[in-house]
Amino acid sequence: MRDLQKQYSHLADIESIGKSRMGRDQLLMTVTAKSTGSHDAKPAMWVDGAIHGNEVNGITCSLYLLWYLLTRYDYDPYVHDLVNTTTFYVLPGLNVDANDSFVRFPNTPNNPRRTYRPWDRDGDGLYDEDQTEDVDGDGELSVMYKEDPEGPLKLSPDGRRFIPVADPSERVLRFRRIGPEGFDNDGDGRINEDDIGGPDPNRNFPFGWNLADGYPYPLSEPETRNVWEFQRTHPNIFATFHYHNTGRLIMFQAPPAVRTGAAAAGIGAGGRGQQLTFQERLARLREDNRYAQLFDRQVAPEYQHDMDVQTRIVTTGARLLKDYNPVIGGLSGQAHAATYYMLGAYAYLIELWGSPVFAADIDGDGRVSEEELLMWIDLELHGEGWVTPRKFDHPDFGEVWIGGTQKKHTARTPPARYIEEEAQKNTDFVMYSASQFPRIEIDEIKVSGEGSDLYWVDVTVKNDRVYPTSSDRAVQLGIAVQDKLTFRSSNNVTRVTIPGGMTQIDPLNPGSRAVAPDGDTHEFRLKGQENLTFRYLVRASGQGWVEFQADSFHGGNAVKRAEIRGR
Ligand SMILES: [Ca+2]
Ligand SMILES: [Ca+2]
Ligand SMILES: [Ca+2]
Ligand SMILES: [Ca+2]
Ligand SMILES: [Zn+2]
Repeated sequence: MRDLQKQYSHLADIESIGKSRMGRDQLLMTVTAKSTGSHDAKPAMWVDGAIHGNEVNGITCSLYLLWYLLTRYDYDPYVHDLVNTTTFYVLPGLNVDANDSFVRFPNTPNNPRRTYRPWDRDGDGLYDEDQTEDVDGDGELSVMYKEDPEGPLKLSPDGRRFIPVADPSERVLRFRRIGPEGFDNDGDGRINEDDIGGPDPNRNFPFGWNLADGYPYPLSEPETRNVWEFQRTHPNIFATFHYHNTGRLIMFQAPPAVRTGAAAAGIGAGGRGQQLTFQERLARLREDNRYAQLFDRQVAPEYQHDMDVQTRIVTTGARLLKDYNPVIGGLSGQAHAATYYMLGAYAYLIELWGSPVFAADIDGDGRVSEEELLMWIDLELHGEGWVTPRKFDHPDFGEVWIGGTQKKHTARTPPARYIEEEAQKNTDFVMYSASQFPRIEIDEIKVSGEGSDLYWVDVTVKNDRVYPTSSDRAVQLGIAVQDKLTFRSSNNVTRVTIPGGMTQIDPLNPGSRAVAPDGDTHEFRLKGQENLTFRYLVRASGQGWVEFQADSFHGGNAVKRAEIRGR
């Protein structure tokens, strides 16, 4: 990050948004072309990675996005335009204490996940007193087994896995599972019963917060509070991406449901009185586009546009990410619940990577068995990625066997050879979303004589992007900034006051309808891919002009002038 910032200081800044519990900086990089305006004057994309400490491929994807934007700005017109018009706020590692531990120390693929708030998980009055350890010092945190004549497990024929004893009469060396590698640090007879970590940081945000998961109170963790304070004070943030693993999901934040399930399924649909089920409608859409998406959620009319917009964005996301499935995200203290429901920003949680089903499921039953997984590790990872069981003398348990698991970096995070492909397609999706941020334009100014010195002036304002200039949610929260159209004219052209509201020049032609503003400035809201035409009546004595200026908080500005050849 620091090297990139130094090399591209005209496009990038680094700041610390605050300190973690253990005193590490949460480093945020801001990317936008400084020559085209300051970062807070442009619509912004927020991206964070690894709020769950172990989910470090979110860091990789965030860094890849930064690298891609900065190194291609000079020669890639798509990136050039994005970086000129958009701000990217990227926090590669959110849970920096746990991120650091995951990378530098032996861990399972699942730990450490939470923030480092001291926590007495077993209620013995001591905090984090019995953590996991790499008992045999091989750099991996695997699983311990003990030989036991009554045990339910045996070694697989290849000696790499512990598998159930199917035939009780089988005469074979038997084992029982002890648990993840570790010592009984406090001598209470249990191992690893109070590992590091407090609340789940992705249940610690204020929207839908609950005590059990988000303990002890909303934004109690410095890591989540610093993020929220930054987002709250940057109202230019228009959309947010949050990288997690695992399972190849595009979890997007959808508006509140009016109803779901069977009741919503038959609505709209077939034509000619035909009612299609939800599955039939989806199947019909997928005849034309196999990435088509449809969600079984009916929303209130004032939220329909958000639902439509999100469906369109994640449909393209599914196409870009190929084997990812879009699903509606949860509402219990997650970061993306808060950004949509409290800030009105469109929000996406990406569950990166997952089981290598496409490559490894050779019998085609849709899942990867342990045998198939090992074959994949042997063939595609050349054997790297598995801890083969071996004996070790444990100070608390005597002779144990340790192993029979995937290595840390080949399970929830992609093995090295797949990292770039994963980061590349996720960067494509973030950039696609940013490319669809609203942009207000003045399309056409049409002047038509009404007889004598009067002229109708029709001005069409448009937004050809998928996103509206403000979300339905922002409108409902009362925080949406209205778009504004301002009328100006030369001295010899004056606006004639007519009643505001809908006008229709030709009573027989509904296409001649347009909204007449009742003042020099008019406020409105442009939805995604929408044109709006506004009509003014002017009086012109001789040659003159009218000029319109469109201003949108998220959609930028536009000015256009038209000549009037008055008599
Ligand atoms: Ca304890
Ligand atoms: Ca080990
Ligand atoms: Ca213990
Ligand atoms: Ca299979
Ligand atoms: Zn996660």
